[in-house]
Amino acid sequence: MLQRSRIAALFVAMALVLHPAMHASTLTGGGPAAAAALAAPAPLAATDGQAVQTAVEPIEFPAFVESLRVEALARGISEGTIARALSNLEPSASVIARDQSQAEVILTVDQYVARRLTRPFVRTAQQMAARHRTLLNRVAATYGVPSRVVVSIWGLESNFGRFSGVRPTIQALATLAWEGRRGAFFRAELMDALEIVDRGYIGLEMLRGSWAGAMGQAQFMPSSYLKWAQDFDSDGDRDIWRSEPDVFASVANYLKEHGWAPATTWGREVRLPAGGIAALREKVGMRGEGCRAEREMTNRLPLGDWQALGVRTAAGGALPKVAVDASLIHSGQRGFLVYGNYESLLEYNCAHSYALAVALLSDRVGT
Ligand SMILES: [Ca+2]
Repeated sequence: MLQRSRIAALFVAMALVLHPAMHASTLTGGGPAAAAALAAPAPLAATDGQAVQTAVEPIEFPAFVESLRVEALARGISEGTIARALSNLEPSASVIARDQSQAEVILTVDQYVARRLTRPFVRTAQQMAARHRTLLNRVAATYGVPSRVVVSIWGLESNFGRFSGVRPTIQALATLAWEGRRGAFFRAELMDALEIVDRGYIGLEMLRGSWAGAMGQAQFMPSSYLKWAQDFDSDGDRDIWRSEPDVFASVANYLKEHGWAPATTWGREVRLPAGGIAALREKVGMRGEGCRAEREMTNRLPLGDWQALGVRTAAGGALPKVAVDASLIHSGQRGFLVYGNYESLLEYNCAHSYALAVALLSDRVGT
């Protein structure tokens, strides 16, 4: 089949770069753009792109689109949807430019959090939580995810709905599938985008988002949308572009389905014993697997064991006596013990910069 060897090569490269369940915003220009730099190992991505390009026979875009049409038909997508979505499609020069510019500034977790959680941004998050309190309470009651967390993700992903991306998603994904270093990944997302339209979840004209295909105020990739987007206002559309009920419920549903436990929080900042982060990492050991952020976490230990190792609350008190396992992470010299819910946040975007920004913002929102 068409450029099979290219796709196989890209798939291997992708496996190194992408966590299977990773949310798109680690790849996008929207939302946590700086987190993308932390999550995607830039040197690998850059050299990988060059290596693949020299080894590949170029294929003309119209022939590529024809191959998409054939694949979509084989998948059962209707001819009408395919014709509307793929006719007169041109590659996007600006998407190619974004994909090929790898010179992103890599921020530390501390820098990222400080840059995102400015005083006005935190204030807006508090105001938004108050403004949407009734709706957020209903979402929290349905999915078990607190309002403060949903509002924080909404804020960091789309600046509270003010930015959700205007690029046509089909065109962006087709361009990246044709040109990009992660062609197989974007091709699969494109098929899912066609399926969204074909199933009538939302109109084709609404499918817009970031240059990398993350859609709407929740910044879901099409595959995430198909699995987790919600129609919370019951109007028949899963509208993560215009409907706040659908946006909030989709975010909450994503976390719920990725293990969010209603009874606990995300974790807490802690005071470390002498020797600091390095000594504890040595004693407890690091995880050997998972996405990059997960590999940067210590093994899980019961809170009681952390207490015995000399870890205390940020105020210097004893850790709570609850039966919960925690891993140690850090931002600069600040240490945090994080629970399972923090790992649900990493499923949204596997970068400590992003998950800590959500967690610390949610504490500031505090409802
Ligand atoms: Ca709806």
